[in-house]
Amino acid sequence: MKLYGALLSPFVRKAAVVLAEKGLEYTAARGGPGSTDPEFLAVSPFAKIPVLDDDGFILPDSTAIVVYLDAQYPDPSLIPADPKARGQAMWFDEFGDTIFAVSGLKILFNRLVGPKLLGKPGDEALALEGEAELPRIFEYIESVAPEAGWLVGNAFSIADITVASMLCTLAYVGYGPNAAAYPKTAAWHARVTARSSWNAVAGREAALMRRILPDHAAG
Ligand SMILES: N[C@@H](CCC(=O)N[C@@H](CS)C(=O)NCC(=O)O)C(=O)O
Repeated sequence: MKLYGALLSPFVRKAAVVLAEKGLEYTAARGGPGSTDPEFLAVSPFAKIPVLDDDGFILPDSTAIVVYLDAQYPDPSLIPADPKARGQAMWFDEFGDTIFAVSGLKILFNRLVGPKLLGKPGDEALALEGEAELPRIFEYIESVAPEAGWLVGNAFSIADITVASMLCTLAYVGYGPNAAAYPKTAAWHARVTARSSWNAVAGREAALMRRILPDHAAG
C-alpha cells in the first residue's frame, strides 16, 4: 500500500489515520501542490493529494479512499451502517472537506504552503477572508461536539477523523481548539488525538515536518 502526499494536508492525514485504525501498513510517497514528479502526476489526474495505491489499484480523493478502505478492510468499521448515522457521518466528512477546509486552507496556503514551501508569495487578503470565516465554523463544531464520545452515535468514525484532521492542520498557522472559547470542541479533539492511530500518524508527521519546515511543530 502506498499513500501519496504530505501529512500536513488534512486530506492526506485523514487517509493515513484510517489506514492506522485498520492496522494497514503503507509507504509514504511524494506528491502535492507544485509537484512535477512524474510518478505522482501519473497517478493523480488533477495533481491533488492524497492518492492511494493498493497493490496497483489507484484511487484519488480522501473520501473515496476511506469509502474503499472501509469496504475492503472492514475491521474496524469507520463508516456507520445505520442509515441515519451514515448520513450524519458523511455530512461531517463533507463539512470538513468542503466548508472547513476551504476556509482553513485559504490561511494555510497563503501564510505557510505558498511562502514557506513553494516559494510563492501568499495572498494575505485571501488568508484574512479565511480567518473571518472561521468563527462561524468553530461555533458550529462547538454546537455539535459531544460531551463524551464521538461526533456520530457511539462509535469513532470518519466524522471525527475528517473534522479533527482539519483542526490539526490549522495548528500550523496558529489556530487550535481554544478550550476557553470552545470547551466541548477542545475536549472532543483531545479524545481524538489521544487514539493510538492518531499518535502513530502524528509521529510520522512530526518527523516529516522537522525535515520540511523545521520552524513549525506538528499539529
Ligand atoms: N477532495 C479532495 C481534496 C484534495 C486536495 O484539494 N488536496 C490539496 C492539498 S491539501 C491539493 O492537492 N491541492 C493541490 C492543488 O489543488 O493543485 C480530497 O478529499 O482528497
